[in-house]
Amino acid sequence: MTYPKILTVQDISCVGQCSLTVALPIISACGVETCVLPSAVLSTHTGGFSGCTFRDLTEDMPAIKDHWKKENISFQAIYTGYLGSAKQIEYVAELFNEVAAPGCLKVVDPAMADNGKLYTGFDAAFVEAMKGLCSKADYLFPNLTEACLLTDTEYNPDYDRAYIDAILNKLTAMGCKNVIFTGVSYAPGKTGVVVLENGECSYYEHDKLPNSCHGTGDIFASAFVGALVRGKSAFDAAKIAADYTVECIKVTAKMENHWYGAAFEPVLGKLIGMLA
Ligand code: PXL
Repeated sequence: MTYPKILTVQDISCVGQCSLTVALPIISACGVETCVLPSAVLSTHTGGFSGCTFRDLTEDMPAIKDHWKKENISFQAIYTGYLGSAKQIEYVAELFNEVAAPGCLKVVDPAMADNGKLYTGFDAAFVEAMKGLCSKADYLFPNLTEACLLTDTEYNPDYDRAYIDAILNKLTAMGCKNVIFTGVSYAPGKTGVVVLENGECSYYEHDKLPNSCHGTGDIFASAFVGALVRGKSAFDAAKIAADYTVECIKVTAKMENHWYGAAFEPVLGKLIGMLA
């Protein structure tokens, strides 16, 4: 039996239901061995809390990689999320070259921006470095803001299909093989995911919920990666991940004062069921 092992590289936000505290349980629940490389440790995420601590782990990354090489450890997939600095992007590119098993899926979530704005702490130099990493991605997960930044496109939340198609063309011209474009809405009250896989474009639409939660990009990407590594097509993985994320948002909406993230835990059973 082949038992795939994946590596995910992103921060640990100790409180806040995002990045590694989301990726590790969700991908594990998908039945996939999940190895981690924490890029930084923060007391909370940066989306709504103020004054969080930030321990940068950039300088630990090369030694961790070198030890894995010495132990002949390699990964069937490498999934990167929130990275703390441009230097880390360089080290992730080294991981892609040095600890990828043959056929390794390189999945990049350029987690750096939303709603037309960069997250706190990122700048134009980081965006430039991220462009280089995205060009190596087998699967890229941008939201609209990130896709615009990566392709030097003016951010326009009032878009049409031609605008999205033009961005997709620019992303593939950069070298991204497959693109999972999240949060794309073509009709009022609806939103969805555009999946560009092997040059073919498809769209999975679902209802747009009135509430939104921080960290849903990480929930979606983690469920997608788990489903993909379990052998689903990109479209089926996107459908499972979108349905799961919607369930998480619905559960969270019923909770009082749960503003900092989406409660993905109560619906992990449903995700496992979707993969059965
Ligand atoms: O969910 C993306 C994310 C991950 N990690 C940290 C963040 C954010 C978004 O704000 O602040 C530390």
